[in-house]
Amino acid sequence: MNWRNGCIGAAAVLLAACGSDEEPTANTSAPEADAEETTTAAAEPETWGFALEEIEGSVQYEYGAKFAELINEKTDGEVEVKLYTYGQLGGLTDIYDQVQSGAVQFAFGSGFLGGTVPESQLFSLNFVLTDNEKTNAEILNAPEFRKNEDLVASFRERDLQPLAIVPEGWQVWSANKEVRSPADLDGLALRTMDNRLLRETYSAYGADPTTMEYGELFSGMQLGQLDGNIQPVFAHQEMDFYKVQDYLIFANQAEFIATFMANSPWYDGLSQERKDVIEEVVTELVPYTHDVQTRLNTERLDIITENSDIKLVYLTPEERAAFRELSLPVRDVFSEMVGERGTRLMNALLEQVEKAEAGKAGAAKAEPAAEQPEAEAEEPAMDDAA
Ligand code: 6CS
Repeated sequence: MNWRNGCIGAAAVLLAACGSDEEPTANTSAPEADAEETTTAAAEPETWGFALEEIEGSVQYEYGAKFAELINEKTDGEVEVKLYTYGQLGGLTDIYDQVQSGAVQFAFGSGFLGGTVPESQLFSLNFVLTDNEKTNAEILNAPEFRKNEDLVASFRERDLQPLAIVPEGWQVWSANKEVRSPADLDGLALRTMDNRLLRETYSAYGADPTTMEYGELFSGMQLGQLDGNIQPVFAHQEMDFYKVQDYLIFANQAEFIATFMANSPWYDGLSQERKDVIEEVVTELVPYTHDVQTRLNTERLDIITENSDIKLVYLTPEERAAFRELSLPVRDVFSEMVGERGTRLMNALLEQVEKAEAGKAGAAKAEPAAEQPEAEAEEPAMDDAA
């Protein structure tokens, strides 16, 4: 899709207008059935609404499409999942409001979710995960973390049930100048998603963090209101952002991470059978989505380089280390913002990461030749600084 042709520089309000005029039906599992004759209503499948923060062709869309297919298959056609892409239900926070109220049953929530679930800003922390994307997807979705009672409680307190943690690839900086050190970011109006943790992180790096809705970014950069942006590669391409930037800078400081979540009162009312199907599907989607995101990000980087003369910058381990050092005090800001429960959660994640690193080091010692999975080995060297 050419996003700009559809919704050029649109504000959230306009985004709603250029999406579909279909509205999700509040708190119902079978909205279409309500209007039907009772004789035909019995044959109607249940419909579950699922709001995405991204457009067609994105990682979230691929996740949603596969989720819909598997749910339909595993419920013998009794359930259909209807996807609402970014813009159809308004802006990002509108999506969260709708899943909290039960107007849709499922949604993705990433950086902007920090205003609704402050603990979710954990996924915005820099230099916390390992350098291996597959390992990160596994750590985040292992029951030890995904079902961690502090994680679940922080979402449930806001009428949300976290179901899966979905990494969508490395967050890559774009700018109109080469960035290799914090000094290069000095005073740069760098767009961050709307959460305090990201603002604190990029202030610590020396930038001037600026918040703007996703759908406004292209014109924000084109008009010079923004000097830079932070997105996974696929989004730099599909939203045309790369066309108004000169450099893409790979620091592997963090992945773009979204939480797949349900409205919790609705989820609690599901039969155990339905809950089991959802659990089966989100588990199957962990390796599936890792493959999808690595493929999309690789293919889109090819498109970007074929269609522009944008320069690619890969930070060295020494260059990364300078950013990492500045990011460490932001962990204390996270603790201060979310209190004891969130701090326990951060420590639980750090512990899982440490365990995975120790396991990797042990395996490398035992069998030096088998240390790197193929996909990761192809990427430019970015030694672990986490
Ligand atoms: O930067 C943003 O606001 C958006 N970026 C992506 C890749 N997904 C959704 C998010 O809101």
